[in-house]
Formats: sequence, structure tokens, C-alpha cells
Amino acid sequence: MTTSHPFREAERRAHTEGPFDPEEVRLANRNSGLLLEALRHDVTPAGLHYLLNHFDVPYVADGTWQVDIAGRVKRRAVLSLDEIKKLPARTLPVTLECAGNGRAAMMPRYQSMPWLYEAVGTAEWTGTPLRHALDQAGLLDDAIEISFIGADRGFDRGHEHSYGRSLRRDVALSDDVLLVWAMNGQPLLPQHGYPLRLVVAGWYGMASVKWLARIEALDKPYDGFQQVNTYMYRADANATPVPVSHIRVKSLMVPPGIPDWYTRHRLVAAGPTPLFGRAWSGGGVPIARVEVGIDGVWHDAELDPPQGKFAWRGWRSQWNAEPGEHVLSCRATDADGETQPLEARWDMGGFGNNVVQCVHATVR
Ligand SMILES: Nc1nc2c(c(=O)[nH]1)N[C@H]1C(S)=C(S)[C@@H](COP(=O)(O)O)O[C@H]1N2
Ligand SMILES: [Mo]
Repeated sequence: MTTSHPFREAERRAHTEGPFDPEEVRLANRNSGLLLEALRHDVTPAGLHYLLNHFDVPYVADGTWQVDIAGRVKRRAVLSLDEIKKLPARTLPVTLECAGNGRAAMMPRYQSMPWLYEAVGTAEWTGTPLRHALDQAGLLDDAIEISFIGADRGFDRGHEHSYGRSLRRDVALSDDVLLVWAMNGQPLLPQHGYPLRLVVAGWYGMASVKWLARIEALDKPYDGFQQVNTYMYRADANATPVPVSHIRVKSLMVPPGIPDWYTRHRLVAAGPTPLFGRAWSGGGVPIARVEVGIDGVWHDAELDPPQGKFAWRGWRSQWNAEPGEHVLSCRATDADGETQPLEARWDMGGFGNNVVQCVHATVR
């Protein structure tokens, strides 16, 4: 190798089983997940929303941010935050989920951020549809993709890069792709992309670029590391990679009863026990059905009214808890007929695991 950086691919084992490595534990400490009991909130308080940051959170001094819109445009535009905030605003409740959610439950697991179930949250994002900002520069006819580059930079598998992603032109121009400056009515927190981020409703989180510094219109597909070298579904090393895009249908429940501190095993009092959770899917596809499984026997849950095209939907059910050991599950089906699998579908990078959740409970 002739590169002049100190990071070698060989230092990371691709797949592993058994105890977590210190590197995985360190990533888990940097990237917090939603506490499952916080599924109760229709809108996740910002401090409980999951986090996924690849590199360092950039320090941004107030009042200095600018976004450069360049590439295949009629006139390059450099917009300040104040100029962007003057564009037509829209607030949209959006459920974001990390594409790696569930990775740690795959066997063997890919060594990366070891999520179990908790890389999900729903916030009310305020911003302007991206197309209003693009209008300031004017896309040329040959612009086929728009790329989005963040201010954070680092290495992954030997490649130095700024975090960047792209969208096809028609996707980028949809009203559901927002340039966002507020989360739940407050300025973005540093860790969620202050002062400006993209939110791509209906897609896994990797598309929603934080600390957005540069937008470039391209006449060829974007080839940044986070676009082509990762976020691809691959069953094995020889399989044709399929880009990760829309969120897969999923549901989670608030674990009932009280937990054991260390194992999180639940203790539930015998008798009628309300169960509550959330279900969501990607691409704006509505949730059609949620079932609750008690020791493998399934029945329908009741759905709460929808909260918006891109937000999770509440569901509830009653469990007549009888003394003994039990396994509780939930399974969502969307309007396209997609449903959650009972066993994780294998993926090389640990992406898109929407296996049903299992909660172990002792009833006394
Ligand atoms: N600039 C930048 N944007 C980013 C990331 C990042 O590391 N850097 N992580 C992405 C990933 S993988 C996810 S899942 C979401 C997480 O958004 P959140 O931390 O606000 O929940 O941000 C995305 N945007
Ligand atoms: Mo992610």
C-alpha cells in the first residue's frame, strides 16, 4: 500500500460472533439509541432521538454558516442560513431509522455500530423543500443527481472523505426532501446537524446528511464513499450490490412491567396488561396491520390514527398475563403487503434488519 495514512483495512475483522470488541462498545457509547419506553411519545423529545455520527460532531460558531450550491447549475449560489430560512417553510413529522438498526442481532455480525432495536425516532422537522434552494441556482438540464456534502470528515476502511450522499434529480425535487434548521421547534442540536441538515422522508437515515455545507448538481452518478462503498445490500461478496433506500416495514413495543437492571428481562404482574408500540414503513407507504404474538400465537392489535405520511403509527393491545415465562412480539404489515420476517434476513453489512422484536417476560 502506498497511501500515507495510518489506517489499514486489516485491523477490522469483517464478521464476528460472541463478545463485542472494545471498538464496538466505543461506537455504542458515541451513538445513543432510543430508550424503548420513549416509544410512548408521538414525537420523540430531541434528547431521546437516536444518534448516528460517523466522524466527529463539527463545532459550528453561530451566524457563520453558508451553503454552496454548485456544479451543473445556471449560476452558483452561496446561501446563508438566514437566506434559507426565508424560503417557504414546511414542518413534517418524519420517522428516521438507521439502516444498520438490528445489525448486532445478525449472526455472525458485521463489525460496526452494534444496534439492537433502538436506532429509530420521530421528530417534527422544520425546513424548506430542497427545490426552493435549488431554484436559487437553477439546475441545468443535464443534472441527473444532486449530491450533499457534510462538514464532517474522516476515514473508513482506508478512504478519507467528507460524509456525502446523493439523490436522483426527481427524488431530490420532491416536496418531502427538506433542508432543515429546526427539530421539534428548536434549532438543531449539534449532534443532529446544527445548523442545517437534509431530511429525506421515507428513507433510511444515511440519506439525511447533517452539517450540510455543499450541494452539487452532477451530470453523472455521485461516487462518494458513503454512496458506493457502503449502504449496499449484499447477501455475499459476489452478489450484485443493491443500494439501501426506503425504510423497511417494522414495529416495536414498549416492554411491559419493570426491568431487571442488567439483563432488561421484564417482570409483569398477572392480569390484564396493556401493550403499546409503534409501527412504520418507508417511502410513505401506510401501515395496514400490526399483530401481537404471545408465545408464538398472533392476534391483531388496534391501530391509533395515523400521525402523517412519514411518521410511525401507534398500536395497542391487551394481554391477559398468566403466571410463567413468556415471549412477546409484534409484527407490522404495510399497505404494499410487506411484512416483518420471524428470522433476520442475512446481509453482509448488517443492513435492513426488520426482524420481529422479542421481549422476554416473567409473570408472577
Ligand atoms: N454529515 C453526516 N450526516 C449524517 C451522518 C454522518 O455521520 N454525517 N450519519 C447518517 C446516518 S447513517 C444516520 S442513521 C442519520 C442519523 O441522524 P440523527 O443522528 O439525527 O438521528 O444521519 C445521517 N447523516
Ligand atoms: Mo445510519
